[in-house]
Amino acid sequence: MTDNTARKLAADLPDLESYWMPFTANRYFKQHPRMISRAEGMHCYTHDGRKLLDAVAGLWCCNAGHCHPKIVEAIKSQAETLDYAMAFQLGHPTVFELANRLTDMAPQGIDYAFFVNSGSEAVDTALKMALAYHRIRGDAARTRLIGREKGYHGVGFGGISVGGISPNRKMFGTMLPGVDHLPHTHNLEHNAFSRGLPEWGAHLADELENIVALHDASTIAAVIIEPIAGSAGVLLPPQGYLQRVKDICDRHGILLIFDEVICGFGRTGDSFGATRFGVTPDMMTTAKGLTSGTVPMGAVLASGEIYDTFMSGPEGAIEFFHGYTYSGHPLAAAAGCATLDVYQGEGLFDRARAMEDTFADALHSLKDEPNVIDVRNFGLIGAVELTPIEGQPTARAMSIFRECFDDGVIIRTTGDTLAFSPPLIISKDEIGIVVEAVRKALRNQ
Ligand code: PXG
Ligand code: PLP
Repeated sequence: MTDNTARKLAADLPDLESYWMPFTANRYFKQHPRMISRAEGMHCYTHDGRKLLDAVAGLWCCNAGHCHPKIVEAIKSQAETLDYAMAFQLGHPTVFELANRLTDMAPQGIDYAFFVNSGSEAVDTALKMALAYHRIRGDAARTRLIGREKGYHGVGFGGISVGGISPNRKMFGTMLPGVDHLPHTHNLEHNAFSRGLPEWGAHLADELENIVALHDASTIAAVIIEPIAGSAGVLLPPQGYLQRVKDICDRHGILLIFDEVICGFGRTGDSFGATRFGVTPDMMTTAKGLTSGTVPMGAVLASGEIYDTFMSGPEGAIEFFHGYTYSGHPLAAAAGCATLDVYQGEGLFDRARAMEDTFADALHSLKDEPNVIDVRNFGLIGAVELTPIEGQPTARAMSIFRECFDDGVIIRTTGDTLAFSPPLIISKDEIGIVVEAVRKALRNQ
């Protein structure tokens, strides 16, 4: 009997060996399994019955809370009615309804939705759309893609090429050619403990002018950035920065893609980062909160100008040689429609906005706790950055994660930053529970 089998029998779990887990220390996990077997509202329950407050909405995705009855019902009812319909050349009504509802929510001028199954697929799709758009317009030399340092755009080859997180890139060869990166905007010297958007740093957008000068605008297809970078530890755009990036893109005929996989669906206290910040890109990539994490789905939301350009060829010809078997899957589409109903019916985006100050006050109350070097917040996204333990990067944040977990609260870590992105239904009392668990763990260090 393997060690794992012994543990399985002891804990009434399946054998853990065969599953190769994503972004996980597999061997550590299999020695110390943390298994979630049920969830409801703000809480997850472990296989051995412990109740945990979920301060990260799964992985930034369960924005309506877990297992919302209306979303569950819609998925059940769709599964009984239509399991799957051929995604190419055939359609089904629910996905058209979802496209209409999404584009109604999106900023003016963003009028079309292309469905995919994840944020990574949304990013690769948007990059391909950008390249093909220029080519159709007769501007085929525009092939360069510009991302940003510390950016996270999923794990497809396109996404890691424009992404800026070294461990996600360095093992995987040369990636896409012709990619360049803007500098990131994270700077503790100028911006530590800012509340909301930092004042310093809008000028960093002007680096795009230098990149344009180097490569010439005529070779650049698109810039892709997250309005708020989530994965790298909640990096906020300095005031005025996003508008400045947009203005430079417009001046040079470069498409701007906002990666809204985390910022979308209420996270910023509005429909999207674009709507909250009042800056409209040419395309937006979305996923996660689109179905409140219930069924995998993503969407690229694109401007009418982009769609119309694709529609300029012969009638009856396929306009975009791209799509997935499960693009617009009926279960995902039903979950998406029900999720948007819940967001609207329960006013969850307004609720997130109304809770923003309470959330900020609670997080910033950790300012003077041991090893805290920054607190950042916007909407219902927050981060607490810690001094690393000498010679052991990430270890301090991981130990806080473990202690909070043992104390009944799920948080997220990246590097030595603790990240928070609770379901939009979180109450003031629950915010207090999260922050006090973190405070206790910090003091126990
Ligand atoms: N773009 C952005 C901005 C994201 O945050 C993706 C693309 C990729 O989405 P998929 O669905 O392919 O994972 C993401 C995903 C974390 C964490 O720990 C963040 C993400 C995913 C998993 C973990 O912060 N973001
Ligand atoms: N690999 C093979 C052999 C396939 O036949 C397909 C789809 O038909 C794929 C990959 C792509 O799968 P998906 O459309 O689910 O992304």
